[in-house]
Amino acid sequence: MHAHGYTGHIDPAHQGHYVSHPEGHPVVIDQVTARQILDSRGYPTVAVALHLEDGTTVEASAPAGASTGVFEAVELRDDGPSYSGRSVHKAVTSVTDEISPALVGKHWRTIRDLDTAMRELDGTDNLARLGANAVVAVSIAASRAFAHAAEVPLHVWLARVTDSAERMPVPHFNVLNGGAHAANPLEFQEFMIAPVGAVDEAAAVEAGAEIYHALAARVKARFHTAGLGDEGGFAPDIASPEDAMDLLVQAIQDAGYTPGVDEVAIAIDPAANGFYEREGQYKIAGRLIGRDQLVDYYVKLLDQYPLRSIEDGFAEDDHAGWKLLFDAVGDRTQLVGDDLYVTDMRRIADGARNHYSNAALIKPNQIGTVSATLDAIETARRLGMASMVSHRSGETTDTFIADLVVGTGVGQIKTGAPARGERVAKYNRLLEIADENPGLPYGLAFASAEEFAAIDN
Ligand code: 2PG
Ligand code: MG
Repeated sequence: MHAHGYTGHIDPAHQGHYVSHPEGHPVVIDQVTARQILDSRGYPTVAVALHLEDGTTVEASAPAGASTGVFEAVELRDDGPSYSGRSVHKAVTSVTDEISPALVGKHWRTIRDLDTAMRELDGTDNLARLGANAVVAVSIAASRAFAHAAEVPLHVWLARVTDSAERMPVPHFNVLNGGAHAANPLEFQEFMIAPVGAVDEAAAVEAGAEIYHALAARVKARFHTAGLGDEGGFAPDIASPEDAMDLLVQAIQDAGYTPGVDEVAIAIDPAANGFYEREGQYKIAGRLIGRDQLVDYYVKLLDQYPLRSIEDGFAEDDHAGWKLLFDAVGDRTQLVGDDLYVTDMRRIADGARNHYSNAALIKPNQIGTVSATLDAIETARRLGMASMVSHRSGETTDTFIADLVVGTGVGQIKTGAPARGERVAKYNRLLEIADENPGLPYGLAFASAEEFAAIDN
């Protein structure tokens, strides 16, 4: 269990103490190659291969968001006629013509050194020149190279470099989609089910899949179609979050499980940037409401449903809204900053200091490197905040985030519905790790609601 000592202060020059000690043999790279491939939405993304001196090749590919935060590291796209401007040949060239020559032939001892070399080569503060899509793919592949050099699985290497106790996470299955991820009129983007009370990872995945199927039956019966959103959740023609939550509670019961914050819980990502109108005003179901009304609305949902987590309940720059929500319910529910923090340790520290939230979403491509991602997790942990590892709405079959969540022991992940190849690739990797390591504990890193509430924020 982690210390919850919250100081509210972080040295702005702090570089994190993670990933500073060398692991195993150095990594020597002969060549880095890159290609344009398709992501799960049919848009181009970057795939890379690191060809190592010992003859091994390690690969990785970059995901892509749809509801991106303005402070995210910048994806490089060609802006030309190909794929409506979304081709990534420039990012591919960044890898082959710039990153590869900068990395080959050296003895890399830590992922931080390698990431820092790419960041310095880029020269901007948001990776806009080389492209975060190029850099994150190389950084993830490099992590695989370091694990290979240390002769351990990727999750074990991540645990070692972060001094973490490994833990199997509670999966958060996004089974009803709205917002920027679906064509329906539902403003809230994600409605997830989280088998918090499952005995282990396999039982959690089974619960998620069974509830997904029960939901499918209800959705088909009522709407005569089971349209899908970008993350594999259903996207029926509903507008009200209560309607969505009722469907989830019914599906949980239909499948024979118990709805409850410590049983099968609900988590939502309203992704409030998507329905933020102007200064303190949000538009839900055609109606403009202010900050206080939105807080009241979330409180009502918390009172009525087994809701354990609200992500991006307010817009990324509406700090006044975040504070109101934190004051109202921060002692009884998880409030997760996604677009608010963009996996940036400095923003997370700022959020802890100003009491914006008690948890941070962790997406490697938002910040662009693995070492900066680990810094974000470390910062959240040190300041008594929870973390949740996350996929993007545009994904590939890369499973890095599954190893990341286990190795850092943060205890929770969201990676879409328990369906569609790019989503189940992650859940299947979690099942594989669980099978290979039967001794790893399953569950949230914060043991109980009381413990979470005791966080001194
Ligand atoms: C989010 C994500 C992932 P996107 O808002 O949390 O679910 O969506 O990748 O589109 O930013
Ligand atoms: Mg989000």
